[in-house]
Amino acid sequence: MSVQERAADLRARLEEANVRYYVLDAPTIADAEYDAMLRELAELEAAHPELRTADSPTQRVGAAASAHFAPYEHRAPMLSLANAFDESEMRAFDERVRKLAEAAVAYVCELKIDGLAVSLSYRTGAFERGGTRGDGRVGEDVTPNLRTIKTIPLRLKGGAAPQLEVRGEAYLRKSDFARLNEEREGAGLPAFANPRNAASGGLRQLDPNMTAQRRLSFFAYSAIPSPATQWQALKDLGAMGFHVNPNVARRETIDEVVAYCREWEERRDELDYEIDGVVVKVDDLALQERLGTVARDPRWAIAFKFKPREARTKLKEIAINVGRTGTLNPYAILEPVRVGGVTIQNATLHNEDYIAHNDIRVGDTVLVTRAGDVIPRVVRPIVEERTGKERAFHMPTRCPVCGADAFRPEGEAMWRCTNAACPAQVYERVRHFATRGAMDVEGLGDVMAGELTALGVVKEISDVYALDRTALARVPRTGEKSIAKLLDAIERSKSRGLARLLVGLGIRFVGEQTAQILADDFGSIDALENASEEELQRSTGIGPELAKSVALFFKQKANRAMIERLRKAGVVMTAPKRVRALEGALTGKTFVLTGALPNLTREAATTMIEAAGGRVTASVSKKTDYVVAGDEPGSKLAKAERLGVAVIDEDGLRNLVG
Ligand code: 1X8
Repeated sequence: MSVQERAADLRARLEEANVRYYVLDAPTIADAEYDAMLRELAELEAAHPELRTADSPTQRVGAAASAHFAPYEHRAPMLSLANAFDESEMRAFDERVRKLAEAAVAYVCELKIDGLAVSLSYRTGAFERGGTRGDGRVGEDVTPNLRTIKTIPLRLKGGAAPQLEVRGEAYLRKSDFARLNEEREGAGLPAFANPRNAASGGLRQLDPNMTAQRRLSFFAYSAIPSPATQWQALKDLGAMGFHVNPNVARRETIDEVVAYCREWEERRDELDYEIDGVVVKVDDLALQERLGTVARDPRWAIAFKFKPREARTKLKEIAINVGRTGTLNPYAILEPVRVGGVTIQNATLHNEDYIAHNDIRVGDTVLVTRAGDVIPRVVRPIVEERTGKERAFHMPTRCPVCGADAFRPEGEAMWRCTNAACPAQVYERVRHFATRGAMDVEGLGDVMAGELTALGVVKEISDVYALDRTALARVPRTGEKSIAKLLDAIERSKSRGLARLLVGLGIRFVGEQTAQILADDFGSIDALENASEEELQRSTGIGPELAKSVALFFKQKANRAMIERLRKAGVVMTAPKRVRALEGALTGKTFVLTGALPNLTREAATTMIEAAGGRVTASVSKKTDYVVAGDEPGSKLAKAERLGVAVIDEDGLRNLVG
C-alpha cells in the first residue's frame, strides 16, 4: 500500500468510526485503536503535507451534529486536547511550555471523565440553554434534557455575572449505569456497552423524561469569562453550586504531575465513574493565552491517556447464560488473557444482533476490552487472522437451562425462555409472585424469597403453597411467630382471583391492566389455556406480540403442570364476571392508565371508569380517547403525546366522571 493509499484508508476508517461514535452512538472500535489510527494519520500528514485534506479527520473534533436538534453555536470553540501516551510525552509537553514561559510553571491536574462535553449558558445567574460539543464550533441544543440533570444548577449561587459560559462533562455513574442496564434487561432492551454511550444517548433523547430516567451527572471544569487562574476557576465553580471533581490538584513540578497521573491510573477502579486519563492544564490564564492554540489543540493543556485495557485473544466458544428474567445472554469463552491487570476468560457478547453486526465467529481472534468494573466485552474480530475454520453462531431456540422454547419478541434484542419454572428464573419469579400487585404475600419479600430459593425449598412458584413449619424453620433468623404469620399470608393469597394470579405468573408483557382485561374477557384459566392467538387478540387492547406471548406461555408443558399444582393447592383460578354499566358519562370512551395515581389504585381507577360506562385498555393507539397519567409514567405517555391523545391526571378523570 502506498503512503497515499494508507492515508486514504485511515481517513475512511476514522470517518466511519466517527459517525458510529458520535451520530449512531454505537462505537465499533476501541478508543485506543481510534487514537492509534488518528495518530498514524497525523504523522503521515505531517511527513507528507501534500496528503492533508481539509476534511481529514485530523482537522476536526467529531462528526457533525445530527439533524434532530437545533444547532448550538459555541461562544468560543470547544477545544480538544492533544494526547500524551507516556511519561516522556508529558515531559516533552512541560519543556515546550517552560521554554515559552521562561519560568517555573504551575499545573492543575484534573481527572479526565469518560463522558461527553457540554457547554452551559447562564444569563444573570439563570440557566438559559446548553449544548453538546458537536464539532467544537456547533453542537446540538439539548437544553430541556440538560435541565433534568440534578447536578446542573438552574440558578447560580452568589453574585450573578450578566453572562457566563460553563463547560464540563456529563457522565453516568457506574452504579447508575449498572441499574440502568438491569432495568433494560428486564424490559427486553439491549444493554448499553458502557456508561459513556448510555450518557451520550441519554442526553440526545427527544423526550426529556427519557433523559431524566438515565440519572446523568455533571462535573464542571471551566468558566468563560475565567478568573486569573484555572485553580480559582474551579473554586468559583464550586461556590456557584456546581459539582467540581474532588480529586483536582495543583502541582508545581512535572515530577509531581507525573506522580498524580500514575496514582490515578492505579486508583481508577476506586471511583464510581469512569476516567480514561488526566487533563493537565497550565494554571495561569495569562500564560495560557500566550501559549495559544495550534490547529485544534491548545498548547497549554494536555491529556495524559491511561494504558488501554484491551487485548487480543482467541474466542473458543460462545455460551449462553440465562438471566433472572429469562433472557438468554450470549457470552464468549476466551483463551485466558490479562487485560489491565486482571485475567479474563469470559466476555459479554450482548445479544444476537451485536454478534451478527460485528460478524463475530467461534474460533476468531478477537479484541476484548475491560472498562472499570463493567463486564469485559468482545469488541470485534481480527478479520486478518481468520483461517477459514471459524464458525458463524446462531442463537439456540430452546433454553439451555431447562429446554423450554425460547423466543425473541419483535422489536426486542434478547431471546427469552418461556418457562416460568425455569431454575434460572426462580428467585425473580417467586419474589414477583408475592408482590402487592400480584398475590400479595406479606412476609415473602426479597430476603425471604432469596433464602427459600437458595435453600432449594422453593424451586418454583407452586412450591410456595407446599411450605410448612418444618420447611420454614430451616430459614435462618426466622422465629415461630413470623412463620405463623407467613403461613397465614400464604393461605390468604389463594383467593386473590384470576387477574392477580395472571400478574403473579410473570407472563411476559402481562401487567396489571392486561391481566384484568384477560380475566374479564376469559373468566377462567382454563379458557385462557385453550385460547388461540387469534382469540386472544380479539380481546380489547391485546396486540399480536402480547397474544403470542400469552399463547406461548400456556403452551409450555412445564407451565401447565405448575398451574395444575397451584389448582390442587386451592388457588382460585376464576374471575368474578364484571357487570359493565351500559350507559354513563364515559360510554364509548376508551382509557389507558399509566404511572401511579395519587389517591387511586389501578383497580379503583378501572372500576371508576367502568362504572361510568368507559373501557380501560392496555396500550395506547389512535383509538384511545384519554391517557390517565400519574407519577413516573412510562412510555405510554410519550406515545400518547406522539399520537396527540388527550392526557389527563387523576383530577381530570374525576371531573370527567362527574
Ligand atoms: C475533556 C475533559 C476535560 C476535563 C475532564 N474530563 C474530560 N473528559 C477537565 O478539564 N477536568 S477537558 C476536556 C477537553 O478539553 N477536551
